[in-house]
Amino acid sequence: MAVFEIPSKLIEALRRVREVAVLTGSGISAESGVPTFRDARAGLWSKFRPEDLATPEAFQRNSTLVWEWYAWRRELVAKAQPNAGHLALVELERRRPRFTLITQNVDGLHQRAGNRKVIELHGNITRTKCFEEDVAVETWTETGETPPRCPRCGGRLRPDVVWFGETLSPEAVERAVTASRSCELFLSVGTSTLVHPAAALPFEALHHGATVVEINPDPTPLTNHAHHVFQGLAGGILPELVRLW
Ligand code: BV8
Repeated sequence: MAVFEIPSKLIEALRRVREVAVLTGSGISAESGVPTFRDARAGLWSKFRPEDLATPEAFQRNSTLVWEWYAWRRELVAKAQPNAGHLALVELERRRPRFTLITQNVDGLHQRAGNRKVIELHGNITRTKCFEEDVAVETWTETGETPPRCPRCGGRLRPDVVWFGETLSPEAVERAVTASRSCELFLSVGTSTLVHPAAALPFEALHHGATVVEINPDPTPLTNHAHHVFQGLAGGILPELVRLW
């Protein structure tokens, strides 16, 4: 168990605050065996940069390759279980009714852990939609062709995630910004804080007077601005924070 000090000032703040917002990135799923976004290049995928696969242009250029990459990631996610970090956020939601969990992750592990109020800024890898119609597709005929075809229009199917260069759901962004601006405490967990507009949320909280806490083994653009920084793993730090909460 990593030994880390939780300042009494933070413990007091944890106990006083009523409204909490949390932003998570792929780092919180790393201890569940889901490679972080920057590391989602094991084996076959090591020669590709995720930013070069997670775009509509990449899909137009080579939809089979992009579909296979997501099929590989879907398999990893299906085998993964929520870890102690995910479960700590379920306990936190139970204790703080005014709690908003904003995730950049597409793995659905927060919902599988038991969180109910989850804003999925970047979609969900387990959902599929038609690339042409941009409408959800639940079932289709497997013909061996990849990507499979839309049963309605015959267009190519794609994962229901937000690619680089695509706009996020305005409703999701609106809810995430509102929560970031109104919370008294903002936890930023397991994100490199590089991808916008998600990366701006901790700063929205900061500028609106919230106490901002970062949990990440590595420094990020937020590190020098956060009130409290825990350079360590979410699976060890989050349960300890919530235990003292
Ligand atoms: C948009 C889904 C309008 C797909 C993803 C403003 C400024 C600069 C650039 C832009 C901007 N506005 C828009 C852009 C362009 C772009 C962008 O931000 N580019 C970046 C690279 C500079 N943004 C967009 O295109 C967005 N669309 O804004 O539309 C527009 C469009 C164009 C131009 C202007 C406006 C869409 C962004 C969404 C992209 N889709 N995911 C998929 O997953 O396949 S993003 C993807 O990367 C992930 O979902 C994740 O959100 C994101 C970042 O990854 P992280 O989660 O942070 O993971 P990462 O690997 O980077 O880091 C993991 C962290 O965890 C590390 O820090 C590590 O230290 C830590 N860690 C590891 N283990 C642990 C841990 N922490 C704790 N515990 C551990 N155990």
